[in-house]
Amino acid sequence: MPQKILLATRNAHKTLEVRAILGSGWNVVDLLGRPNLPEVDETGLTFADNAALKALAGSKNFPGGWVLADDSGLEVDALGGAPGVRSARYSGPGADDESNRQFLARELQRVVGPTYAQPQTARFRCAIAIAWDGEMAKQFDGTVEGTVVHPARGEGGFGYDPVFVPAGYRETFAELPAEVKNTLSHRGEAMRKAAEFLRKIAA
Ligand code: ITT
Repeated sequence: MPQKILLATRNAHKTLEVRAILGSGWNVVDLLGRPNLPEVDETGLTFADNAALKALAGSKNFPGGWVLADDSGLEVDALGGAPGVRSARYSGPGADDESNRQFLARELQRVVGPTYAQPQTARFRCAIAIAWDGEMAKQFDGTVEGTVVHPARGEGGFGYDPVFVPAGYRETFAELPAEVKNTLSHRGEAMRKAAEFLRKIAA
C-alpha cells in the first residue's frame, strides 16, 4: 500500500516530476486539491529557507504525515545569479512561464548587449525540505549546471526549460525526454536524496 505524502506545491509540473522520481511506493498529493489553504509568502533569501517555509506551513495542515516542499530556480551568472529565488515571479505581477522567459531575454539583452543570445552560463538549483507534524525533519539540495540559450526550443517541461541546455548536451530540457531531464536535473538530484531518506524512515 503506497504511503501518502503531501507535496506542498501548487505547481503541477513539480508534482509530475516528483511522482516520477519517487516511484510507485508513494502516493503524492499536492495543494491543488486543497484550494482553501493560504498561499505561503516566500520571504526567505535562499531556496532552502523558502522550502522550509513551505514545508512547515503545509505540515500544519497535514498532521501525522510526511510533507515535502521544493523551492527551486535558475541562476544566470551574467545577471549576478538572478532570477534566483524570484524565478517564479521574475517578470512581476501576473508572471507566467512565457513572460518570465521573455523578461529573462530582455534582461540579458540589457546587461550583456548584442551577444545576449549566445549561451550564458547558468544553473538550476533545488532545495527540498521534509517536515512531519510541524517540525523540520531533513533538507536536501541539487544543482544542474548548463547554459541559457535564445531563442527558446522544445515543448516539454515547464518554466525556463526551453531556454536551458544542461552541460554536455545540445538539447534544452524542454527538448529532452522527461526521464532524461529527471536523471540530470537539480530536482532529480535533490529528490533522489530525499527518496533514500524516506525509504529508510518507512522501512
Ligand atoms: P510552488 O511554490 O507552489 O512550489 P512555484 O512554481 O512558485 O510553485 P518556486 O517558488 O520554487 O515554485 O519557483 C520555481 C520556479 O523556478 C518555477 O516556477 C520555474 O520558473 C523555475 N524552475 C524551477 N525548477 C525548474 C525546472 O525544473 N525547469 C524549469 N524551470 C524551473
